[in-house]
Amino acid sequence: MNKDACVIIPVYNEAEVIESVIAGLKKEFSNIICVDDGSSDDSRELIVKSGAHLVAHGANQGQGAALRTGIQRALKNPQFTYFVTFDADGQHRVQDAVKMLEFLRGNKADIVLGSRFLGTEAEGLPWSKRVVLKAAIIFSNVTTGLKLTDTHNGLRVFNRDVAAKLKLTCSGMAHASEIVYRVAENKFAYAELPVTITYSSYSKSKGQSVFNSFNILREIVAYRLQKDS
Ligand SMILES: Nc1nc2c(ncn2[C@@H]2O[C@H](COP(=O)(O)OP(=O)(O)OP(=O)(O)O)[C@@H](O)[C@H]2O)c(=O)[nH]1
Ligand SMILES: [Mg+2]
Repeated sequence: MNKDACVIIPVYNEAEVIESVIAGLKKEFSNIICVDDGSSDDSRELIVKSGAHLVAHGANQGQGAALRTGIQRALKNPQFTYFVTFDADGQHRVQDAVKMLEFLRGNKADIVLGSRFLGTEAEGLPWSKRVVLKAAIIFSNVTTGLKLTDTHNGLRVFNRDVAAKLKLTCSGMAHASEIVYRVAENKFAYAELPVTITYSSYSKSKGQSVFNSFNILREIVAYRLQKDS
């Protein structure tokens, strides 16, 4: 079952949903690495119980750091040709990941990025978040020359070459922009496919506040300025 792929899930205090997220993925993927990012709830125990591979950060380091750890761990296994990043909060659909993996297998790209703004409407996306996301997309497209419709989508599938060259340095949420910069820097062949992001009351209560979204925008600009100096 997609034995050549490894799903990497950054996890931070997702005890309420992590079991069902892993159970859904297990129907299609046999290799799942969860990086627990210093959760204070039962996430770690539930990951082990669900049968996914657990890597644990002793303290919270941020989603970018969790992905970095997960990618490094997955790269150690030569069996993996493809790497899938998938959020732990139940916002992604397993079938979207499968569709993206199949696209990559057709050698049509090095990396496929999920887009919530391509074709389908993002379900329940709060308008304030939409504004911040759109601002990040414009900034990213202007500074990288890429033409993307969604730069902060946690669902991505990429090959081993991309996994080895991502070398994430942003530990927080700005890692999503960093990935896009790496795509431009390395001239990776990229594609976007439409995916559904579900904004449930759980994900909205847990996800990024608009205030924090502005912090992320600041982090992105600071990263870019530091790169250009
Ligand atoms: N917020 C947060 N999430 C983390 C952290 N480390 C790992 N994660 C995981 O990263 C994923 C995305 O986090 P979210 O806060 O939902 O970010 P998002 O999906 O970009 O934002 P929303 O659209 O508001 O849900 C989830 O699977 C979290 O469990 C961390 O330090 N902070
Ligand atoms: Mg989320």
